[in-house]
Amino acid sequence: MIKTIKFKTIYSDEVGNLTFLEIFKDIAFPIKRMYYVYNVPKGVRRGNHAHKELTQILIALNGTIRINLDNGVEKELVILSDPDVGIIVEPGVWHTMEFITDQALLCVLAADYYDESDYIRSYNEFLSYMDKGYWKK
Ligand code: T46
Repeated sequence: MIKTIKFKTIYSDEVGNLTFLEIFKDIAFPIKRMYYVYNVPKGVRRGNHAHKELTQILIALNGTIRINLDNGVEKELVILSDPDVGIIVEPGVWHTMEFITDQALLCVLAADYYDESDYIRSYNEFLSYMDKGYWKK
């Protein structure tokens, strides 16, 4: 379920690192929206939802963030703490983000514009979408 992307990076001990990502080379979809979540007190858990159609890439640009993923069948956990690594969160995956360190900065690259009707914010509703085969290809 976890799909990790390692972004191209120019590393330098002398002047620091530079990470870059290019649409259709490193990312399969055009980014229509970027947002970031920050100033989150240590230990706070956000998310608790799934998306019906939206695909996103999550990157911890600073600090450590624990991501819990649940596709209704299996659960997986990933720790994000490297700015040169992202994970793809596909539609139909219930996810939470737990901010482990102070000053953690979560950056999200989204394939579409904000649309509250794309959110499933009730876990029981998520399971019923699963049962109806909503995400089966
Ligand atoms: C997600 C995880 C990783 C907007 O008005 N525009 C936006 O682009 C976004 C992302 C949110 N909002 C509003 C909706 C809520 O009233 O901002 C408020 C906080 O959103 P939410 O509670 O959904 O935030 P998180 O951190 O739980 O979830 C966010 C994204 O909303 C979500 O799509 O997958 O980050």
